[in-house]
Amino acid sequence: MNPMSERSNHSKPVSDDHIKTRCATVPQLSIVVPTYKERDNLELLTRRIFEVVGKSGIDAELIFVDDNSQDGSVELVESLRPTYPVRMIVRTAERGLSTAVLRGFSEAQGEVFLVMDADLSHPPEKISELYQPIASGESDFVIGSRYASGGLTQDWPFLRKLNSWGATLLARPLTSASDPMAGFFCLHRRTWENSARLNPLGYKIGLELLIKGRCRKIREVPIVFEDRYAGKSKLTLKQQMLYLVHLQRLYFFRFPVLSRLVCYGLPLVVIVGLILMLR
Ligand SMILES: Nc1nc2c(ncn2[C@@H]2O[C@H](COP(=O)(O)OP(=O)(O)OP(=O)(O)O)[C@@H](O)[C@H]2O)c(=O)[nH]1
Ligand SMILES: [Mg+2]
Repeated sequence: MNPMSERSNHSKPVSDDHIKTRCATVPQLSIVVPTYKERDNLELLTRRIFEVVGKSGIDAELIFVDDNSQDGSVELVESLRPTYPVRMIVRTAERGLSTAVLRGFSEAQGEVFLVMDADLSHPPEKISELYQPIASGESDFVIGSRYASGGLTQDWPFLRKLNSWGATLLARPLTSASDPMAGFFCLHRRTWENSARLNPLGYKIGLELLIKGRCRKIREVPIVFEDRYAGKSKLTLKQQMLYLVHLQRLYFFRFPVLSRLVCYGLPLVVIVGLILMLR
């Protein structure tokens, strides 16, 4: 498939007038957090986020996109609304981290989008460092990276490290970023608007945006990735399998000819070779 035929169909071109009107009345930064059964993390996360953006002079809104957790998250966010510019969108018909993030983008008001997890593994204190290069136009995509020099994962068992290392290695031909699997990233609204048609599976919406947004100027900000503060992980084996299918789609997008040759041509050559040998 011709990549150009996959141009965006998820948003209309935005006129300058529209941008001017929005800038006069809306936040600079929209922070989108997908949530599923994260109630015990939400208050601390919100407080830390607004402490940081307040100190940095960034006008931000916080959008939680929850998949009907029914654990008191909605009530908790309601109680925070008088103090902070925060809201929770509850989806009942759909489930999944990546589509939740895209739903958040479609409801966001800001010119810059930042995505992070709810469980405080991603340090809110780094938000300004992720935001500034996008706001200034210096970068297309900024990643809060565990693997850039100075970055760290804390308290990970050997198997989880191995798993993450293997998954990162598989994505290596797609991008030069050291941590393309990160869930802590920042991009301009127009990168999303101008990206090819997004069709994510599983967890790795950041990688999808990086590739289909054709981001060139990538910056990585080292972070210390801490173990989740409260609640349980939702990262299952199924998510890891979905990642492999997602990766295949991205290879077909990024290297359409080569991927088809490897996927269809190679088995054909082997079959023809076998037939010739057996004759
Ligand atoms: N809306 C929505 N959010 C989800 C879903 N699955 C996970 N999330 C959220 O996505 C973020 C990342 O999920 P985690 O379970 O923390 O995954 P992880 O960080 O890879 O795993 P841990 O380090 O063990 O926590 C969290 O904020 C989750 O609540 C989902 O199906 N829908
Ligand atoms: Mg987590």
